[in-house]
Amino acid sequence: MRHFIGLRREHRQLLSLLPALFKHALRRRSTQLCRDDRSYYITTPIFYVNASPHLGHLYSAVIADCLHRYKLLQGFKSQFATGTDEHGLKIQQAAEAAGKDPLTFCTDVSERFRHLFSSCNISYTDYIRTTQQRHRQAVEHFWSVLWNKGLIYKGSYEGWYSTQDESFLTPLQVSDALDSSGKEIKVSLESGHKVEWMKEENYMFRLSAFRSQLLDWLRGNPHAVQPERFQQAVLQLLQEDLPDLSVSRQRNRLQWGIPVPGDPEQTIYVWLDALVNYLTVAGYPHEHDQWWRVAHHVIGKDILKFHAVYWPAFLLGAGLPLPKTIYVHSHWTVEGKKMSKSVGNVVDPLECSQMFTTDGMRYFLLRQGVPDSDCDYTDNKVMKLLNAELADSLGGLLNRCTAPALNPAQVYPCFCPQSFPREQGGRAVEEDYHMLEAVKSLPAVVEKHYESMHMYKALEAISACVRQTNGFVQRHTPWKLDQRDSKDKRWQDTIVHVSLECLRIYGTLLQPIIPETSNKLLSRLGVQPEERSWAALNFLSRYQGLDCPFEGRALGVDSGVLFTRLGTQNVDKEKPKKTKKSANSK
Ligand code: ME8
Repeated sequence: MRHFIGLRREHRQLLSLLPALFKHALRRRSTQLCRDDRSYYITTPIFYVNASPHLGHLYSAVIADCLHRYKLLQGFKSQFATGTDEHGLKIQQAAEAAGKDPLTFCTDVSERFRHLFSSCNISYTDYIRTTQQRHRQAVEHFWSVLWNKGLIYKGSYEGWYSTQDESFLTPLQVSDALDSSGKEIKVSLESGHKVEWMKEENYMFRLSAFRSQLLDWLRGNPHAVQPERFQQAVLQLLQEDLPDLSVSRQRNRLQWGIPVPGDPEQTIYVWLDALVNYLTVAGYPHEHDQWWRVAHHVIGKDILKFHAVYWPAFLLGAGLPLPKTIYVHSHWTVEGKKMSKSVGNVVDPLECSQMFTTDGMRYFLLRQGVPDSDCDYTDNKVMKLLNAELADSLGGLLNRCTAPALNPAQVYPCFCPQSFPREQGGRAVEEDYHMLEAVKSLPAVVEKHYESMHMYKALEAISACVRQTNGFVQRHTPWKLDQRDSKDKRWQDTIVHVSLECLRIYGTLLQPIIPETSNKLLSRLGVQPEERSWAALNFLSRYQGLDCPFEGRALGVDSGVLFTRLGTQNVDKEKPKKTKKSANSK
């Protein structure tokens, strides 16, 4: 009996513990969900190493870097991959032409990309090269999965091939043209690159079997490919013929690549090899789910078909989730022309970032780059934009509000609710209230545009607010107020407080775009590193009747002009070094 009673007590204890255990299990599950939901994985294309990096490559990297930094500021765990695509006929031929063994050649050029990205503050967390062993293992495994599912079969391919694009084309995708010596050739309608007829025994992938699944994916996920016009372009592509795809080349034609598992006479097609890089970085073939479930790709419009048709078909075939978003951007032209080695107008991004500073180039690319349509590059445009928006408007505002004449105590001054009450009646005028509204809603506006890769719209909105804040200061000319008069002094402090609060918001929101300049700005305002996240934005809390942690705090050290004005000397100084003709393009 005693024994029984003991047991019952134990049961009772256990029962009383159940809600807590249950709660604990729920909490664990929800933190797990929470943690997973707040993971983010962003990639750039991996770039061919047949030539040096150019402006377009930096553009893709800057977009991805911006998204990565933005997600980190939002408290996400983010992984950001970039790297180089080193196999294939095009690289094999480039190495031969350079008289180097392919791996040495690839290492040299890959290092140039890495150097460019480090110089431009591209904060990648992984730099992948397709010649790495971890990647080879991933590709071999991926191939075996497709093979075991019966999705790859031995066949023969006869048709057009463009080595420049490493792409197979149907007769409808090629047209007649003349080469530089006047000889008749065939070219790809899309890229204009020369194509050749080839006939080979190859392994084929059953691409044709995936048309309806691809259509379902796109129809069920209207934002899978962004901007919308590119989603429409993919839907259009899927209306056309979708023949099976050759996924290998004969080894005697292409030695520089990963051999087909079990058939050393064949080399895996470079695009299949290259696309798998995104999985390799996620950890495939080992544990990869955490990152792969939250994958987003940034690509240029030239490789849309590979990413939005071939890649999802391969993934569907392998039973893996599809990328969350494929962000597509358009191209940079130079003085209205396509960048090309033969025209000699290839823009060297490293040279540009030396001329205009790293942040200057990042700002220009993201402020002027419109994903939906091609954009034109000129040195003059860069200079004008940076002088107007970074040096004069943003830099000028900071300078005015922190100048010792206006702010002799060098502090974040106090806000006076009587001078700027929530209802009119103080010294603030209607336009000032409009400005507060605009800045208050700015984070949400910027967030929406960052999320859809429309950085130029986010920057347009920030720039408009900076103009409004400059207008606010100009309207009230605080330097004319009498500091000995207590009412005037309170109003003057309020004007400066509001302006510094605006600057704090701009500095925080601009971190993903211009990290160095934002850091300089926020440091000057005395904003600590842990106070720079999205969650810490809280614009003008004193106006809401809440405490403001910055009020009365000493400003940070004055480390000089925020962004130095550029003059023609910046461009001219660098001109002799400019070797646009010698910078290679693909
Ligand atoms: O296609 N403007 O590599 P790639 C803007 N290795 N962006 C441009 C551009 C321009 N004028 N030119 C190039 C390849 N880009 C493959 C990718 S991914 C699994 C394999 C950018 O060196 C843009 O992102 O030719 C474009 O998609 C990419 O560089 C092509 O780089």
